[in-house]
Amino acid sequence: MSAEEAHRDSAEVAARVERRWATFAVIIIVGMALLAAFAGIHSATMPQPRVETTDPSRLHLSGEFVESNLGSVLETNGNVTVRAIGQQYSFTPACILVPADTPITLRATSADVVHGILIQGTNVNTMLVPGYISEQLMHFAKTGDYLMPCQEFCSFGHEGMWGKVKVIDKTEFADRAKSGGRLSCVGQ
Ligand SMILES: [Cu+2]
Repeated sequence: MSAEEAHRDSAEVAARVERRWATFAVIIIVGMALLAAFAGIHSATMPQPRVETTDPSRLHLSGEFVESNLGSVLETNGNVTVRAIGQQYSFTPACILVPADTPITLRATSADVVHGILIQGTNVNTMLVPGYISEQLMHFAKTGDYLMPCQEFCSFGHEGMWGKVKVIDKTEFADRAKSGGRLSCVGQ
């Protein structure tokens, strides 16, 4: 094999390897584009079961978030549901009463602008967006008091928008729930 032939040979090998890698790269790019297209079309065409809406201008008039339905309620399965709303510049109820050692579902929304519920020292942190219901699961191992500031800037009174969460003993909560209705810290 002459030097010239050897040169041509190695040039061919290099070209072949290059084509192979180029093909590989194109396959990856096409694959990613197909994945993105699939994900986009899928989420655009599938209903989103977790999105619950509500009319913020009618919250106080009817439906789940009327004032008499706000607060904590002991469900028949032993779990607790808390319903709350945020508005400039307070939460209703201002102090949420819940039992320790119980699965709790927080359902909340906003009556005006975007607010946030953050329960300090826990992983509870959700936005309250007018028109949408935010749902979050909570669990408190021990009794105690927690601060619950609004953590989305909601205009001039934002820094004064604080709520509280009071976690009481499970049996004490069950006792208080016996009278029916919705519980909050009022009278506690
Ligand atoms: Cu706020």
